[in-house]
Amino acid sequence: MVKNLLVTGGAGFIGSNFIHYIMDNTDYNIFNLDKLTYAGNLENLRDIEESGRYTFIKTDITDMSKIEDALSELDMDIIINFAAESHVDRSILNADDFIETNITGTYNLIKYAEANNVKRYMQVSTDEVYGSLEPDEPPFTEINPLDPTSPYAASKASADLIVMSYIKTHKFPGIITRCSNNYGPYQFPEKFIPLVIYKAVNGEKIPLYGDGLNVRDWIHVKDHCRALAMVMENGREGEVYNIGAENEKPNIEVIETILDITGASGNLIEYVRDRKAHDRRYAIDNTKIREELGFEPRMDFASGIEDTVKWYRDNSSWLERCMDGSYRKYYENNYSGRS
Ligand code: NAD
Ligand code: TDX
Repeated sequence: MVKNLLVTGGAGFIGSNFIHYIMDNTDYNIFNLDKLTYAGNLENLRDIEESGRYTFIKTDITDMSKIEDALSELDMDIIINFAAESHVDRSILNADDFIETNITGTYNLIKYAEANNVKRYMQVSTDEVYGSLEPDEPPFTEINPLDPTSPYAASKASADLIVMSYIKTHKFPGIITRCSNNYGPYQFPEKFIPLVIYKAVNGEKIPLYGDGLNVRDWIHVKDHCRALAMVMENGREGEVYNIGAENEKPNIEVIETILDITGASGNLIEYVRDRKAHDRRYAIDNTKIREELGFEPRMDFASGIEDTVKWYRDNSSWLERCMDGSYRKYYENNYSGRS
């Protein structure tokens, strides 16, 4: 029997890459349930929208009755929950939607999964739930305590704890994955790498927060999606799996690499006021997923970032549409004059 897979948030960055991966590598039927916030974009899935294996359902996961109505005629074998408010800076300005979508939304999906005997529930979480590392601390393992800093990270940690409580209390068939910073095609250009590419290519100032030495551990989104599929197929129920590619870089180095590739001038870099409570360093220990499931990242950063710059250049109209209208107004209102 072909499995039915419910992907929530499938019109966003990682969700749409994951749907492409599943279309190409399995025979699953995919149901993409997404509210289409500013970050959701059906253009990302245009090439598969006619496929008989793919169905889009516009629904908000914060509304239980809408979830039930939307799925009433369907039987889901697996749920993978990408749907979230995902940008730290927005959560600092106003966390309302983060609490609703990331916490209440997750709880609703758990209730749906419980009531409908879904066989596997995957919660796509983040390394930010572990908080910040000092330069000399070892990378996060799955047993690090949760110590989130931003409202975004706290909402994701809350969701993880609710999933975990259902696993413990109800033998809920949940698995949590915690991945490091993703980069690649279809990422909304409020996030660092596509924002820097956009600004470098267009000769605009590139805002670098604080001293530019905050460290992120970058993984190509395709490696993340492959890891998620491995966990979905062979991961153990009730477990947490960290996902990362052992690729720590200070932000200034990422900008310099993009400037090199695009040929843009270093004068574009503008040191601006720091993000509030800006986590200094993230780093993922991926030993568990390597040893248990045989995961190996395939994309090294040098070629991954070159491919990514090329993708955004080849898809400049996609990028312009994201940058257009309401987003640019939001960006100018909140981030111009940050210095
Ligand atoms: P994104 O912001 O690009 O996409 C989020 C998607 O969720 C959008 O399609 C949006 O329309 C949808 N959505 C938002 N609220 C919804 C609601 N109430 N109901 C239904 N759909 C809703 O996010 P992303 O970067 O693709 O991240 C996906 C998941 O992966 C998130 O849970 C995030 O926490 C996690 N994650 C992201 C990263 C990263 O580097 N981007 C790293 C680790 C984990
Ligand atoms: O304009 C910028 N200038 C800048 O210096 C932006 C947007 C970011 N930064 C810095 C802040 C961070 O140190 O770059 C780094 C990366 O910033 P973001 O892209 O906002 O990512 P981050 O805050 O690390 O969170 C990301 O990774 C984990 C995702 O947005 C989350 O969804 C994911 O959970």
